[in-house]
Amino acid sequence: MRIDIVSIFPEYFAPLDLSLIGKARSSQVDLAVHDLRQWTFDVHRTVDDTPYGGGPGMVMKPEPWGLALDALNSPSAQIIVPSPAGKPFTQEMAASLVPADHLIFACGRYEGIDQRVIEHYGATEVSLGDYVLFGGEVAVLVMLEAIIRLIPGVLGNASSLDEESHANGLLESPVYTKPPSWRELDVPEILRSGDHGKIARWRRDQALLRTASLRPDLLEKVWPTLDKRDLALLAEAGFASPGADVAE
Ligand code: 6GU
Repeated sequence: MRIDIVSIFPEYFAPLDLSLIGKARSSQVDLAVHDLRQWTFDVHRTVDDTPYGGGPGMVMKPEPWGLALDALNSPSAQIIVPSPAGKPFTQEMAASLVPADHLIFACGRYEGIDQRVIEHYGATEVSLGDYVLFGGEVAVLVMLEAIIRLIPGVLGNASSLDEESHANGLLESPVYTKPPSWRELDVPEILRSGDHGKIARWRRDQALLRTASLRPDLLEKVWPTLDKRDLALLAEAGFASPGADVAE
């Protein structure tokens, strides 16, 4: 996979040299960070200007972005623009980008990039969540970490991907390690029982209960896939069905 990042703060991407991402970079991922100002030609290396229509802040000018994206674009490239006004970034979106051949992340600052750039290149605006950051740099670090860890061979233990939070639409059950008793708190007995069937059931129950209490929105999405035993557990714990369309 080829990844290009364009930003006026290329130093933000130093963490990409670290850890598993750094390792993936040397094998599966060919990543380059570019300073947008290399595509400016005035003495002040200007990248922004005042917004048409008035209002606060500054908008990134289209010309440097046009030159940058013309230089980096390829027939297979998908251009992603981090923006609080974008489509929500999810585990599903991360997984959908893993087979991509070429990703270009265009990091805006200030009030954003002139919309004609997004339109001209058919770029996708993507948001991390319902809050506002200074710019797209940190958002790109987050997205890349989510995508790169899903590339086959990057994680040592690929089966951990199947059980983690969001892989099956539920939050993951809690985890424990030794010692069995710590500050008078004990590891749940069942996890030490060696009964793998019971352990799997317990983990699913914990995942269902945690999701029901913290993320009812997620539970609603998987509700039609729940079996009778799942539904009985949730009813017992006082979580009502989100609608009338309860699966048998
Ligand atoms: Cl992707 N960018 C910016 N600038 N702010 C955000 C965001 C992205 N996601 C949430 N807030």
